[in-house]
Amino acid sequence: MPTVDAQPGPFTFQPAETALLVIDMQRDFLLPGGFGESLGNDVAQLRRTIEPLAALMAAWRAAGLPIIHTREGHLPDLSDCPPAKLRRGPMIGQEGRFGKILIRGEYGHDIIDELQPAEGETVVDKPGKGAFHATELAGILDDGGIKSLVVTGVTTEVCVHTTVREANDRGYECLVLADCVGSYFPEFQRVGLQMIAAQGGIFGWVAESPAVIAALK
Ligand code: C5J
Repeated sequence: MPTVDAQPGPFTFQPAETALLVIDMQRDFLLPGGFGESLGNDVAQLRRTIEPLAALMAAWRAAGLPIIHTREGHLPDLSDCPPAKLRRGPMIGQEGRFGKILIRGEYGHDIIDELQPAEGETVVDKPGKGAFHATELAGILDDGGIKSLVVTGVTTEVCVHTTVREANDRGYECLVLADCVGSYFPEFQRVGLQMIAAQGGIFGWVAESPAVIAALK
């Protein structure tokens, strides 16, 4: 079985039972001039993940393994957006530079050009931060016999953490790739990764993508 040098120790996975999860690599979060930047964030902190993630996705596809993409967003009438979320995110549904912010079907809601899903890959639309809440993800993983997840995407301390914490509770072994996850806040990135692997891997493992690519060969 492939083994990856990771924190807090080696991560071993059965390729046939492992999916690559790519969380919310959406234009609204990553494009200069988009929603994320309009909130005062430095999108370069997220954009540094694009190149390593593209290389990882290419290697993952070459190995014939499944990739699942997620997108955070809402129906145009916002009926799936809890009022509490909207109160703290009043820009959701408003017109932005790339269409209505975080609304399904809008240009900004979709995945960036560099990491577009390939034909046949699954895209899970989620209204929350976690990828399990109000989505079909659990069934997709069950149907595919998936037991381990290699987790990438943005943002480290929000949607990546929420998803990995729940995946861990649901019994999945999660490897988070430090160079393929990003936060607008460097200190959250650093501490967010430390939190995952702390205490003997309290809810997962952390490694770098070249180690996974090497393990796939
Ligand atoms: C946020 C996300 N940060 N994908 N979304 O609102 O992490």
